[in-house]
Amino acid sequence: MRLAYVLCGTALVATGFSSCEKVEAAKKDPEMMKVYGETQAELTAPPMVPRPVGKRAATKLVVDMEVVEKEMEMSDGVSYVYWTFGGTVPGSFIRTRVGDEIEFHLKNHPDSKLPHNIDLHAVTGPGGGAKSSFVAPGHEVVFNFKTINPGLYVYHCATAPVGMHIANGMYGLILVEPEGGLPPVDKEYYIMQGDFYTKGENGERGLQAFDMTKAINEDADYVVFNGKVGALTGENAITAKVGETVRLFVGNGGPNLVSSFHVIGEIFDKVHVEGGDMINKNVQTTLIPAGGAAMVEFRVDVPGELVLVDHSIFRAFNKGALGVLQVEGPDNEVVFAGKTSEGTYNPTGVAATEPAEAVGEAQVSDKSLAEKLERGKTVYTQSCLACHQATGTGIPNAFPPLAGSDYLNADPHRAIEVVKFGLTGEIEVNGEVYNSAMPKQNISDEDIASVLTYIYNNWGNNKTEVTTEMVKSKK
Ligand code: HEC
Ligand SMILES: [Cu+2]
Repeated sequence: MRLAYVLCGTALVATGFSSCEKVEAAKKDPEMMKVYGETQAELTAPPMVPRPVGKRAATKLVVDMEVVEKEMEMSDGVSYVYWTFGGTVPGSFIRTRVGDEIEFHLKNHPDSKLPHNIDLHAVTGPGGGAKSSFVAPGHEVVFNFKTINPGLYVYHCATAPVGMHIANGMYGLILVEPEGGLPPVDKEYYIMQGDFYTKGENGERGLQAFDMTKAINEDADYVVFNGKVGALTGENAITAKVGETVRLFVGNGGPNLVSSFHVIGEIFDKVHVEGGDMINKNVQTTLIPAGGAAMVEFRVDVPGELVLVDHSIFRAFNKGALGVLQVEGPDNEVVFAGKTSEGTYNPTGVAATEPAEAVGEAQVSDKSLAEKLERGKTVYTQSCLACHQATGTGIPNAFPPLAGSDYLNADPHRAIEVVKFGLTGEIEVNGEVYNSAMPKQNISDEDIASVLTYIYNNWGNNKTEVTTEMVKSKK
């Protein structure tokens, strides 16, 4: 191979002519690329992705994809009949390289009620393969195409009514890697946003049917990553270690909503804008169109919880578009030192200002109960109200109640830890299960004592008084 290049180079200099250029051009033109051997494509369920193609040559790649209609969980106590590619929402991840010849087998499970097909945005040809792949229940079709443009592409069902098939979960991603593969990274994950429309409102229990009117009005009940509320939180959170590089393959199935994809506490070092070749750097939020995708890459420098959201923020905190990347490893105080001091701020100058005291070294002088209640109310309004609501009622299926909470009243030490360190995973509060994420609250130990005392002394709770000492002892 190297020899051929050298010879070509020499010939070029000697003759100044271009027969070698033609040979080289043909090698680079994906349409002309020869394929070597036959390979069975590895397909993966989200959030995992198949192994990188690396340096492998173009091949004949056989993809076996099965359409399955099945009931799965949308949220706690809420289920939905999803239509899927490969049994998951989004469908199985397909990883190819430029020049591959794909032999696509689409099988529709005999138990399916409807015919389906697939439109792959990576296909150059009518309907992205939709017509050629139309398949009735209990049938299998085979169609072939060559991948000629590298990039990250959405695929989806395009059977009428198209919107309904997509709304029921029929979408996924196909990656076409460039010659030589994408640059290696430490971790790769597959995430896809989708909006869902149910007869019942968000959180209404039981098996929920698709609501066509809401879908037409683009009035989503759920906006989620990977098909359900909590697919990427608690024990389903994706993970990385400090110092690792992470690549997220992010798609948006829609059917309707555009995603303002953002990771709280991280900056994308690189974004392959819209999944193509253009790389933007140092990006805070990237727009992912419905039926589009992006590859985002970043190095994780500090430990903690990075929260993945659609920054159309009510979707994140009220409709489910929230996931967690849990980063483990040593602190890096250069990059993030955390809170280093706090003092009073008094612009009127009436009261004397108090010197800022370093957190950690501060001496423990506790406020009176009345002072705590007053300060606690302010802290609650600033830091907790947005999620737990003004009178601690919470929001069903999203934020647990603090009013009359058995979880809270059972153990003040545990409650302190929740506020100080955050909480993810399944908990039960007053008989209802919550499986979400409460971010660590960056407030001083003194304020944690005040806000918890305020909560314990209101809304039917057990009047515990939390001291700064108790909060300090939690490390
Ligand atoms: C961004 C939203 C959000 C904010 C802000 C927030 N919480 Fe939470 N909180 C949650 C979620 C979600 C859970 C449940 C976590 C889980 O499912 O693992 C929770 C759980 C709790 C619990 C335990 C469960 C219960 O109901 O007793 C306590 C106590 C609590 N939060 C207190 C607070 C306090 C105090 C503040 C303010 C200092 C606060 N939270 C701010 C979202 C939030
Ligand atoms: Cu379909």
